[in-house]
Amino acid sequence: MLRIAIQKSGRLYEESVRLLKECGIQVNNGNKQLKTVAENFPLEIFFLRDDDIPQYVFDAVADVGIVGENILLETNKEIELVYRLGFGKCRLSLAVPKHMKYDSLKDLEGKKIATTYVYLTQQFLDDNKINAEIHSISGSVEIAPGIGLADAICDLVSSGSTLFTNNLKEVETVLHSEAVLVAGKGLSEEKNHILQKLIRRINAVKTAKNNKYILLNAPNHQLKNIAAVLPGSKAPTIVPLAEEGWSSVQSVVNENDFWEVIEKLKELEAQGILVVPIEKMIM
Ligand code: PRT
Ligand code: ZN
Repeated sequence: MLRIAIQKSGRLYEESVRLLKECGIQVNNGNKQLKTVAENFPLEIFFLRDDDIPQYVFDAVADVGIVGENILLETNKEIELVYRLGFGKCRLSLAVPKHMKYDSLKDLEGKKIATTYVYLTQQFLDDNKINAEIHSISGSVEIAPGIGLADAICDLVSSGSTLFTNNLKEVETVLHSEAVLVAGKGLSEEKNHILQKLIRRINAVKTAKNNKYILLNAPNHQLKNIAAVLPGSKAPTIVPLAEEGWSSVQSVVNENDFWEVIEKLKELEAQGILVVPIEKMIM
């Protein structure tokens, strides 16, 4: 049995549970228990505060965990980042009052910076050879400059609206973060085997999300050109249509190339283009 720690409630909770479900793992957390056992996969799930997850994994109370990279790096525990999960994206940034003159990091020399990310902020200032006083606070960091507690802050930002409503401007990015799967060092062979199985399933889910299944009709004289635009996993599937001189083409398109590919297909006389989401993709 592999024990995984995920956030009990908060920004990563829903996506963490959804990911497990998409991996075909039934998580029953109806009563908000602190732990539960998956019904159809050798996984025990612990629901914890995100800040505690690296410690629990380090202490081998849990074998693996899902946590923000920001927390992983701030707690600085010797555990391994095994997979970037692509959700919970944010950045840790320095921000100053909107009207403060700011040209470079030098403007923070000797200033007071409020943050909950003391370790990462200090490291960033050291790396940039800036001397500033770090004021550790546990929450509502964004109000610190407004109440005279600090000259600047270092906090997580996603849309930027919290900074905006508090009359702050983002001036430096300390770190880009997303949810990550972490694992303790020295997992047993059995646990490692389950972890690899979990990672394979996560991979299938992620790859599927990054790809779309595409079906279209094309005149036969364009098939070669269309195949060149649509490499698919190996080569597109081509099936003749009842109408003479036409074929149906099926393939997979990467999300990143999607619109470009569609435009090229239109130029190549493709018709009736259908794009379908893929649930799982096993490479
Ligand atoms: O109770 P527990 O301790 O488990 O949760 P928590 O309240 O400490 O954390 P939570 O649920 O707020 O965040 C969990 C994780 O989500 C963080 O560690 C990040 O990895 C990730 N994440 C992604 C964020 C944000 N985006 C985010 N925007 N965490 C916090 N914020 C906050 C930020 O601190 C600021 O107050 O949202 C505000 C800024 O948002 P914008 O959109 O206005 O810029
Ligand atoms: Zn927390």
